[in-house]
Amino acid sequence: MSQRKPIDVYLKPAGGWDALKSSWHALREQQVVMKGASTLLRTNQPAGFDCPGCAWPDRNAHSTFEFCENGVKAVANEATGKRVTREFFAAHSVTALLAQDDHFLEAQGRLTEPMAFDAGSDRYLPITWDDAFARIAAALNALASPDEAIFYTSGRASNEAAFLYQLFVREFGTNNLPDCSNMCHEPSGVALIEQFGSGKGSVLLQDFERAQAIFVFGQNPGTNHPRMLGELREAAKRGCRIVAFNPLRERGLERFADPKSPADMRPGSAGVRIASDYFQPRIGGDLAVALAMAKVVVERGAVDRDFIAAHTHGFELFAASVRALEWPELECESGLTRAQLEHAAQLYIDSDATIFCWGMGITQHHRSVATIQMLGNLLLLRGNVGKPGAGPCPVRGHSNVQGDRTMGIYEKPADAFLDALGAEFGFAPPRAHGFDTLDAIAAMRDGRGKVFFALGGNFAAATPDTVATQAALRHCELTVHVSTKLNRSHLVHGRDALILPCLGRTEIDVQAAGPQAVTVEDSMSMVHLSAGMNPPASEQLLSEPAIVARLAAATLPRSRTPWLALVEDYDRIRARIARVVDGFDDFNARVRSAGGFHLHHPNRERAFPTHDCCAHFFVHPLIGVRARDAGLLTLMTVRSHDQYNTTVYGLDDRYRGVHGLRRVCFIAPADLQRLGFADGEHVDLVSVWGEGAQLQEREAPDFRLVAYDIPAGCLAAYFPETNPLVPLDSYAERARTPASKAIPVRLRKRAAA
Ligand SMILES: Nc1nc2c(c(=O)[nH]1)N[C@H]1C(S)=C(S)[C@@H](COP(=O)(O)OP(=O)(O)OC[C@H]3O[C@@H](n4cnc5c(=O)[nH]c(N)nc54)[C@H](O)[C@@H]3O)O[C@H]1N2
Ligand SMILES: Nc1nc2c(c(=O)[nH]1)N[C@H]1C(S)=C(S)[C@@H](COP(=O)(O)OP(=O)(O)OC[C@H]3O[C@@H](n4cnc5c(=O)[nH]c(N)nc54)[C@H](O)[C@@H]3O)O[C@H]1N2
Ligand SMILES: [Mo]
Repeated sequence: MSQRKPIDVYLKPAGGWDALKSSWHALREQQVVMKGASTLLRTNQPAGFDCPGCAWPDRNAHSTFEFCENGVKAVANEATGKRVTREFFAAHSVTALLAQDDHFLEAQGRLTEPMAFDAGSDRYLPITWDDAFARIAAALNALASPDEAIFYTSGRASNEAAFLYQLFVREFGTNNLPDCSNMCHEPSGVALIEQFGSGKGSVLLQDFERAQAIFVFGQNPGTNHPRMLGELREAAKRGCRIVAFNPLRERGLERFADPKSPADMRPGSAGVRIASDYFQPRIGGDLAVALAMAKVVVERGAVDRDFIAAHTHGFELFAASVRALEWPELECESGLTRAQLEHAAQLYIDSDATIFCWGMGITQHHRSVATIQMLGNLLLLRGNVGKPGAGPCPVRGHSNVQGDRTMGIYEKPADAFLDALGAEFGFAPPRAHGFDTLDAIAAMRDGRGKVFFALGGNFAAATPDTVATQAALRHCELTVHVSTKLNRSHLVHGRDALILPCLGRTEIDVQAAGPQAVTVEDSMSMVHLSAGMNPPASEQLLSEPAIVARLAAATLPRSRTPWLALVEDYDRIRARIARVVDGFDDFNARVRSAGGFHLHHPNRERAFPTHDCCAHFFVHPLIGVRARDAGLLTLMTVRSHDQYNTTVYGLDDRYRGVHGLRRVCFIAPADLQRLGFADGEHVDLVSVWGEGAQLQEREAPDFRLVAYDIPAGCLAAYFPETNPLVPLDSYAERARTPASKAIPVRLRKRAAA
């Protein structure tokens, strides 16, 4: 390992022996080798737990163990043998820990008991659970208004925890429920609801078996949804066209060797080719790509007239708008040639059943809602919704991020949901919309948000504009984190601060009625059970539902909700969910059937519950990319192969050829030359935002430039290191997702050391 060059070129397919080696290494490093093997065999199994990695669905309830390197890393890091104890906190002041990087914090192991910040000693000291809840309750009840409290959620919380949590927050009196979805697939929800009447993707795994073409826009499944490669591999082998749009040639989209396939694992095997066609648009070029493809489909008359007439609205206007587009502008904005765009469109026309998948490369842009609706328009043009093998497939991130929304974790809840919640629990839920993630940061900065409570996640590191956000968190009276692992958010805290350690997915959760299971909803709306099988990392850990219930009981003495009784047996929580949330009738029985159940999706029957019961074409103009106009470069912030969001497992990014470092910035050789920099040189990244007197510059120091196959004008680097560069007011129109794939930057020479 150590003699390896920091930067090389990875020539092998994704997966393969290196994936097995890397998994083994993760297990060994986390000291879970003995326990790990049996733990892993229960991942995504009927009697096992849902993988705490991504939201990609499980093949089926009876399948054998599905190997996934990054799933192994997620499990190993949760099931780790390492522990953060009170002795650890006694030995390290908060100021000392702040100087450590995210990799160090994650590597310390599992949190073991509740801790409270002590300003005098600059340390976290042990506190009892009862005292912790009493302290939070006192702070909450002392606020001038419930709207001064903010309740964040990360997408790993189970349905049961999320349902109780939003109930508590609303009984307390606010809709301030920002979540990680605000930074992730919010634009997909906004776009799809308006266009199709449902904010979720409509395809199922079985559609991957029937599709004739699968288009993957702005997503890196080899790292972030490795089990998806299994589906793509099967599809490719049966001749389905797989068409990738990505500024980078991501190895997982090119070739994959499935560790379960003896043929793929033979020495010298090049694995299976995944993408039949690979396009490298410029960053932010996808709106132009979709417009160009739509233009060709319309002009070649390749539209599904019957579908359009029966189910849609707005076609004529849309068709006229794309006919009027000029090729030079489409080429310039997309970064692809007319011939490439026409070829992509013809691939789409040649398929009678097409799935569109997309990830953060589409959502984290200023015009992401427009781009997603343009992809939706393209699907509508050829009737690719509500038929086998076709439809939109936004690939979600956190393993239960979709379920958390279904359970009501949303700052803008629908009235019908609040009506049902209020009727079931006998209270009047607040109606005013609450803070999303960006509002929450502004409120804390301005002193309108005084208590910050997080059910999971790492708000201080995951959010944009790190300097501003961290100052905002420090401005709070109290910050509280329910967490499994130590992270930056524990160190960038309010005047008072608490860490509440909880059980993870892999652990046995025993309540009064015996061992409990929770439920989750994957990216394809399948709801199923998850039950841990490892002994808890410490006897002091509480489950997330228990933490929420005890906090609610302490904070709301007059609540009519039987908080403590509900968590004695999670069936009681599910019985309540069944009465409040649409589609969960008979929840307890249905979720116990093998593989769980699918939440009905109206689009699958070509029903579109919009205001006029039609799917809608939307016209969106093409507006130039700002960074290019100002002579700047556009930076996209992406995940390495060895991280889970802000959780840094290791310092390699194998498929991109990076070893032992994270402060790298991929750049086109032409830009290196044009700007007078050398491959390997270290620079500061400076983001440039606003104009004239409003011009703001933010910086992230010391990145090593790596010459790379990336379109000119485009840069890539990892987050969270680059989050200081993202301005708070640079976000997706209407969805307010930080535009973390579209940061206008310049490179600054570093003074010679
Ligand atoms: N192992 C692991 N698994 C994960 C995560 C993790 O961090 N680690 N995170 C989870 C979460 S919360 C999420 S949301 C998902 C994220 O999964 P992805 O959406 O795959 O996440 P990113 O790493 O942000 O990758 C975005 C991809 O889009 C490309 N891209 C960037 N900008 C553009 C653009 O303008 N156009 C196009 N066409 N492509 C572009 C990038 O090159 C990159 O390949 O993964 C989930 N799964
Ligand atoms: N620049 C830039 N910024 C981004 C992105 C990007 O692509 N670029 N991506 C955005 C996206 S898509 C997302 S989803 C957000 C992610 O934002 P978050 O969800 O807030 O962040 P994570 O890093 O996933 O949270 C990791 C922490 O969760 C805790 N944790 C892990 N498992 C559990 C559990 O079971 N229970 C509890 N209570 N805690 C647990 C651990 O303490 C761990 O440190 O980041 C966003 N930020
Ligand atoms: Mo995400």
